[in-house]
Amino acid sequence: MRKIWDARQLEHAPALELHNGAFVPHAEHPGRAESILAAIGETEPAHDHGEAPILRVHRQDYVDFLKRAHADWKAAGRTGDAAGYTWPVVRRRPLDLERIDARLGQYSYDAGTPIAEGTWTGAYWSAQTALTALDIVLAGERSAFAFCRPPGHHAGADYLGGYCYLNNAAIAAQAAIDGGAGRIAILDIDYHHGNGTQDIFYDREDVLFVSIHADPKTDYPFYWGHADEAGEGPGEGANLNIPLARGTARPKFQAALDTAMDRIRQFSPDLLVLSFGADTFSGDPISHFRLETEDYPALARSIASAAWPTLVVMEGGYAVDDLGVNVAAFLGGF
Ligand code: OKP
Ligand code: ZN
Repeated sequence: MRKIWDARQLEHAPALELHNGAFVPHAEHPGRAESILAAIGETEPAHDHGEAPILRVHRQDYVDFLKRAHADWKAAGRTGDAAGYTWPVVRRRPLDLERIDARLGQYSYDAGTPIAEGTWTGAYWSAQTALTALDIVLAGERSAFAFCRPPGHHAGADYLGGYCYLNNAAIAAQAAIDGGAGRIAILDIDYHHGNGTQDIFYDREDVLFVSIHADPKTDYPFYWGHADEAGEGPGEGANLNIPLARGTARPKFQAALDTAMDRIRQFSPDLLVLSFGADTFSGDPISHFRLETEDYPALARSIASAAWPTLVVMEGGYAVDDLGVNVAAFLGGF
């Protein structure tokens, strides 16, 4: 499987995140990339597809905000990474506010996703990595791996959150449709619910979103990912959430995957976009499933057995010492 990665993705290097009431070193750090690169072998750099495919998913005002935010932060006399502290939870609407703190609140939903100096560059090239890997699949190869970092599945059309800024999987799915694909399935097997991806396609019948994740009653992102979220309008029925309890190991995960695959088979997609997180690993420091390294090839094989053209997009995974080995195990199985 060809693998895409762009070194400019390393320019995103946030220092700290607010975690359980304290600022701690950010879990989504460039060391994740070193672990994965050491394990997966040769990669190819991204081609620049420009901003147009990003703007098919994200609002122009949000992209403008992301590009400017860190400079605005510095212009306000601040040091370190930009992060919000006030959020408009009631009647959120597109206000054109000037003050950086107001803009940070307007365009984010959590305090764990700071904007560092290189965040726009890193997120931009992460999205270009997804688009470049998509080109390989659209050209006829069975699969390709987009080693996206920062991840994307929590980012919505006009908000960041959950370590995510641009929704790489959604940008690739929309680009595939714009390139002539009829029906796309997105299967998200990161530990956390992909609330941004769900939100972007919630009213769409041409994109099926299926997610297996920790029950949001106990785990981030809490407010989305519940089993009764089924889509709306024309998208009613094109969203399937399969929440699982903390402690889930291979047998229950595999059963959930079988349910997910049945639903995708019914939908009969032209292309599968797989949001793959390795934070389902037993040793993950912020997650609570119990998959082991040897489980990943088997799970990958059961997804690959359906034979849909597949773009694998990297999402989370924070057990840095085992991360690369787990990702390589999954890709090898696929
Ligand atoms: C991103 B991905 C505060 C707790 C918030 C956010 C988890 C984001 C996971 N530090 N945790 O889905 O792997
Ligand atoms: Zn995750």
